[in-house]
Amino acid sequence: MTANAGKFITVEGIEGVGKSTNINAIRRVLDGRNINCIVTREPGGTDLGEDIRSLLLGHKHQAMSSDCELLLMFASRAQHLAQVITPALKRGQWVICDRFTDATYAYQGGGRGIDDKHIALLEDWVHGNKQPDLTFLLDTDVATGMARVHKRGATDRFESETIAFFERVRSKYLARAKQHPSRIAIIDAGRPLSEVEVSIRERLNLFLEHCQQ
Ligand code: Z5A
Repeated sequence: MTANAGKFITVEGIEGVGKSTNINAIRRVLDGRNINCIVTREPGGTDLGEDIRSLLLGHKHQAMSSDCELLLMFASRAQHLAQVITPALKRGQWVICDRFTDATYAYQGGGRGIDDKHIALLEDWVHGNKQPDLTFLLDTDVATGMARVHKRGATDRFESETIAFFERVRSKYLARAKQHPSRIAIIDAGRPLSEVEVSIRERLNLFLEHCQQ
């Protein structure tokens, strides 16, 4: 990326931690600073990616193997990077993305048990050293996240997984945050929304100051 390239911010966490809700808060901070940004999501973010998302989240393909799931995640990501993320960053726009490759390590790695080395191979192929500049990991206990999601009604193929699955996903996310402490900010998302938003704004303002140096 060139010096004037946009920044890439991702938001991660288990279901119901408030990613969509808090992305709006991030956007408001950037808008307030007149930073031109787009909001997108994975899997999805392009017409093709959204079709892949339907395959991944729908209940039609219950027999989907873990490897197939992993490859579909990266197929969606490759298209998303080529069509949306990379061009936006090159134009100088900031990109806020609801989930990215940390989710693959957490769900397909931690949740499904795929070896990190297979994920790293695809990561290297699809986006090499192009990594998010800042990642918010919204963290709360599994019971709290699931309760919020189930209030919404119908669940997707992932949301129908077991508590043990989501415990593994959460552990993997926390392990990733330990491995990448300067990029991944853990936010306690079990608190009232107003408090979560304050923590996000504080961390984002630090990042913005750092970008101006
Ligand atoms: N997946 C994967 O396996 N591998 C990958 O590489 C990628 C993804 C990229 C789709 O993701 C699925 O894809 C996902 C992992 C898998 N698994 N699932 N399911 P998704 O991000 O689209 O789906 P999601 O995680 O289920 O999103 P979500 O349910 O919309 O959760 P959220 O965006 O984090 O939550 P929210 O909609 O902002 O909030 C949920 C509710 O809680 C809502 O009513 C809020 O008002 C409420 N809320 C939020 N925060 C609070 C607080 N602090 N207090 C009280 N209530 C709150």
